[in-house]
Amino acid sequence: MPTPLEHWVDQVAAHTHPKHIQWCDGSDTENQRLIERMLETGTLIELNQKEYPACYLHRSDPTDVARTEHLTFVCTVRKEDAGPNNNWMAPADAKEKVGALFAGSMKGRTLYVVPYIMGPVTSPYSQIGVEITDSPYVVASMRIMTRMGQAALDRLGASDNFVKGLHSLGDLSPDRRFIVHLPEERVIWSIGSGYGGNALLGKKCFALRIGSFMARQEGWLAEHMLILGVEEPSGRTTYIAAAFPSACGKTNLAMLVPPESEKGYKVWTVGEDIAWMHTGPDGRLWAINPEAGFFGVAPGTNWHTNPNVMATIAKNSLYTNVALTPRGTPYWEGMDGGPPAEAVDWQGKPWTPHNGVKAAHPNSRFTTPARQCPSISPQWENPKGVPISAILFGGRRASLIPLVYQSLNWQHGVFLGATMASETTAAATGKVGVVRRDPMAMLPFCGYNMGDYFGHWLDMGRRLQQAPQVFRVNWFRQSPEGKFLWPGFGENLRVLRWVLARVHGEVGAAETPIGYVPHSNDIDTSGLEVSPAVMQALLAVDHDGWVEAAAGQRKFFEQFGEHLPRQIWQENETLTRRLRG
Ligand code: GTP
Ligand code: SPV
Ligand code: MN
Repeated sequence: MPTPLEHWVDQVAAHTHPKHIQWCDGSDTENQRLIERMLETGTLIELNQKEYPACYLHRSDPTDVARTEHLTFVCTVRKEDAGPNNNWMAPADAKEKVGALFAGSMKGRTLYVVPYIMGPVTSPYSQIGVEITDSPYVVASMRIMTRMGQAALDRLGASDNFVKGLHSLGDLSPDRRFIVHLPEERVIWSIGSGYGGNALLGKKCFALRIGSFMARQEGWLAEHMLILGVEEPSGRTTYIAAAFPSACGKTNLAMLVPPESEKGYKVWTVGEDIAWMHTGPDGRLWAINPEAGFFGVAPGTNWHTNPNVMATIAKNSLYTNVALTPRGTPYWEGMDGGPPAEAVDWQGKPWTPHNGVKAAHPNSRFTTPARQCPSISPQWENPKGVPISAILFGGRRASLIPLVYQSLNWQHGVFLGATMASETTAAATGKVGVVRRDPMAMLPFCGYNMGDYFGHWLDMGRRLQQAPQVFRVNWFRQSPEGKFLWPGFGENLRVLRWVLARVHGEVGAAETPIGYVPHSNDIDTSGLEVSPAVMQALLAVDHDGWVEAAAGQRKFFEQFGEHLPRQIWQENETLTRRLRG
């Protein structure tokens, strides 16, 4: 009798017609062979192995450089279960339309069977997925991003309890590109893209879209959040989870290096993109990082902004769509030392600083093993996870949103997450810099109706005996001249210190219509070029701006109709009343 996995592989092979089938065990030998083959075909370019051992460059198709949200679908049986936040097709239509594109799509190629675990190998909170793909780059990436290979097969055995992800590069045409999810069947089909969240199906497709759907059924949370621990000079460590939209600072915050002025503090990285959180036996919220690697934004990354990640990506890493220097080293905008005199840009064309175009794509990325990170937490593979004391919601907002403020309680905290909006970035195709609503940084990733999702968050609060404190943060507030008012990066620790002090009941706050805002001298600015006037601007609550925001929020909430919990609607009414009062 074939196992459910073998049966599925047979079915897929009969439909996609690969030349070979390769079951991946995740071993070094297997990886070495795969890389050699990719170097031969030009899928990978070897970087300077002295400076960057076991590091390679990959250039994706120029029309395939970011997630494509308009081609991403959540296919529930009932349309309203996908909600206004998702594109929808009926499951049968999706299978017919997208299934047709898979017919013969692997002709002449190798079909790789990639079994993987999301989460620490022995954690009861971990889940198994299998990705079938015809892209060796995806295989090599999945080996970094997940616990891939034999460990997953061993844990799976003959069970059918795994998420089925089918991926093919197809012809890479955006016209024949689809990323479809059938959460009720725990199935993902992705065709026509080899890039990031479109193709590494364990990440956004499974760990967030299918994951959030499972989490609601089973009573946990799958979130677009980093997880970090702050160790204070006293030795006390407090864990924080933080949701920021794509390219809004999760990786950077997760690996924060305390500046000279904050000696004695230490930030430990547990995760930098996704958190799975369960109610523990003690009634607290416990988080695991389902991933094993980082798929991080390259531009802007340097030894000043994120030294931990710079150290991490020095070996065993893949670089995608960065530029290449004559020395065979990677280059991107914002790297230390400035631009080289000449380079080859992300599309393989000759480049000089005078070209007037960017050498690296704005969404160029590195794929690197988490265990190499100097700040990786000793708890990062703890099967129980880490207990979360605070949740931060942060967007990229030039105005209105203060540097930091705290919710009045869990329900109000859910409201703060639900009303988040952020300027769009290069992480997804489309216009950059447009403010859009992005509740909990999950707009592109929530695998069901977002109104029900808010309800699930409220339910979680009822289940928790000791719910985390909830905060909004914004590192990106600007002056009228368009300069960031807050230095950000390592200095964000000063804000985290206020968060910790609030969590542990060690500092007061001003109660305002939007929540608890710090007294301006409660955030330590010693040694910073942040004047008291700037600090006041950073913490200002602009009444007229908030009245307008509340009206916009009301409009946003209206689209969820019956699915919107009454409490969320009431929070907005209460906010409006407080602002008038
Ligand atoms: P995804 O991987 O897309 O989910 O992104 P992310 O949320 O992990 O964002 P990341 O940390 O990679 O940062 C994205 C961009 O924001 C980079 O160019 C950073 O340099 C910049 N950035 C991060 N933190 C700060 C900050 O505190 N202040 C400012 N001004 N920029 C920041
Ligand atoms: C994001 O866009 O939030 C990412 C990159 O982390 S991707 O994996 O492409 O989704
Ligand atoms: Mn992300």
